[in-house]
Amino acid sequence: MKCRRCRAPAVIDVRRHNAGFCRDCFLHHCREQVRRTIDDFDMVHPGDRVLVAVSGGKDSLALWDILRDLGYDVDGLYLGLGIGEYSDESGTYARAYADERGAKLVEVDLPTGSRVAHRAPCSACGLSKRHLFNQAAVDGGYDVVATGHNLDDEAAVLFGNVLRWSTEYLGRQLPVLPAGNGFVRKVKPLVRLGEREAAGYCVLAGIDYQVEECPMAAGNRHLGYKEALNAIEEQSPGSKHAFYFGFLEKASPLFTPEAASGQEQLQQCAQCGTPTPGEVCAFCRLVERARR
Ligand code: Q46
Ligand code: ZN
Repeated sequence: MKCRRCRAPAVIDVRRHNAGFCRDCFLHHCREQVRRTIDDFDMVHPGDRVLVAVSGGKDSLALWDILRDLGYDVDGLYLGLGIGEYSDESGTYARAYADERGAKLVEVDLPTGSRVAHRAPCSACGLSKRHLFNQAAVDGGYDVVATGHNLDDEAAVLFGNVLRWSTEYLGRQLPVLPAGNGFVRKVKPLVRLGEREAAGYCVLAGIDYQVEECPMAAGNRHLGYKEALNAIEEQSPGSKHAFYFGFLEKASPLFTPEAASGQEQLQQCAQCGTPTPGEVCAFCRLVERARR
């Protein structure tokens, strides 16, 4: 197969685009996909300071690298989740990337006593991540938090939300959530790239990343949805893209009013000031429970 752009021998193919690419053109292709996503959804404004949430995995490191290449003012944020060896290793990859390239990595640890590994499930972890990402962005004076969710991730989340008709989640499943109410803007510039493309980007760009998945993910629902979608994609390349982007274009506006009304009834958490529907936010309650 030949590179679609320069006709040199291809080193990677992207079935969804029915195209092969040489190394340089593939890296260019990935950057272009991200550039387009940022433009189309108006994700980053001139002068914005961007904080990218880095896990040490392929997606977040690829995203950090691409944003730097595209010239954004971007630093990394690593959250020590305290999930044993997995976290230690992930941190090593994130730090190595920053050190080798002279990039700035902000590090935050989950408060002692609330280590998610012991509290178990992903809901506690996800909750903590959302809270701490935002807190770190506010503290550091950043305008935007960027996460490395890729097309496979978003299509799988959408699949789960549709299966259950979780309408409030559907209303908030957008590649950009505006700032407001004490939250900085949240963006997902990688939604036009699949998981395999993110991995390919890292390999071809010479970025070492944590290949292991988080041990907590094994057997969870989200992975099941990914497998189901992979089987569909195999039969009909482009299905994930059509599913996710079709949703954004045709269905998502139907669900936004419901999500927006949930947002209006927020007050400040009595302990940390984060916007919350209750008196104390879910994160502070989690930390408290874990301390006991
Ligand atoms: S939520 Fe769950 Fe992830 Fe947290 S415990 Fe691991 S798998 S890291 S994206
Ligand atoms: Zn090429």
